[in-house]
Amino acid sequence: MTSLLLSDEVAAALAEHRPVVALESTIISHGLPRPRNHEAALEFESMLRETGVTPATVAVLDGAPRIGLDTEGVRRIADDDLAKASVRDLPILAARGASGATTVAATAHLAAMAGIRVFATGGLGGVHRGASETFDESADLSTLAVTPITVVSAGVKSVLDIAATLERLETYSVPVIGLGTTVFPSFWLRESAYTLDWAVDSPEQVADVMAAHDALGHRQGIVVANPIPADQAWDREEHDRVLATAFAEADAQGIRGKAVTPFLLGRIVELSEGRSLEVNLDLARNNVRVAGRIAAAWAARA
Ligand code: PSU
Ligand code: MN
Repeated sequence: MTSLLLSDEVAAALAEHRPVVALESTIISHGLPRPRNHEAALEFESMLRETGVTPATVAVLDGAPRIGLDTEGVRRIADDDLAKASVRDLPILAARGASGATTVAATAHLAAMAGIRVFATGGLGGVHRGASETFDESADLSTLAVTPITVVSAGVKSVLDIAATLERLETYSVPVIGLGTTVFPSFWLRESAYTLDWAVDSPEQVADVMAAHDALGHRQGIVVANPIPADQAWDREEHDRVLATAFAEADAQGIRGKAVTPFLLGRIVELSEGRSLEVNLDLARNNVRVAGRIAAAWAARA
């Protein structure tokens, strides 16, 4: 039956207790436009390798959950029209021999199964606006409640309900730690209206929390909220104006339900003439860099 397929590079790094960082494929397949998505996937991997960290990009290809992709695998997540796969889709893809790009939830699940403890993404999924009516809440949250992995993200996009997302993470007993800040970031911006109880100053301190988490028998994930560097953040005025316009258009055009987020994200890139996309890439690179340092600090403890 289906088992995980680790690349040689990832298998060797895990066996030798060297640092490994998981990377998701939905951000490549569905979160970034072609051909920038392919460049980004390769860049995230080479950034890690250059600092002695092994990248483990996760996807399901022809039914096999893969932890670490070869050149052709990276090309496929960027160029092929892959299904977006969350945790519940994994057994179906596996049984049918089908392929899918893994969300934060599915990537976390598979990477943790492989023994990987650190994962870099762009923005975490969360509770959608209007969720009290629609129940639309990402399985990223419920998966982190039961999956021991540290996810580095630039917070969540302000198109989501940030307050409800943070409440849900509290309910699930998932620690949320700000890196160098107690203000929860909102993806393109360093700040949101919400504060965190805890901040740490360094990747080593994140590794300390991970060790204490394990010692306490906790099996949840940990969210590291890593704000984009100030000189790379999106201009707040343009951010506010573009989001307001995109929301108004969605409303006027009667866009509802699961169509809302893709509509908003597409319009945000268009209305900002691509500026939001550059910020998106910068924050993702920043998360990859920080995740690499956390993985190195974690490996140094073993
Ligand atoms: N947030 C982003 N970009 C993304 C995603 C989230 O800023 O590409 C993707 C991630 O893969 C995340 C998923 O896990 O969307 C959440 O989707 P859903 O709400 O359908 O669970
Ligand atoms: Mn949803």
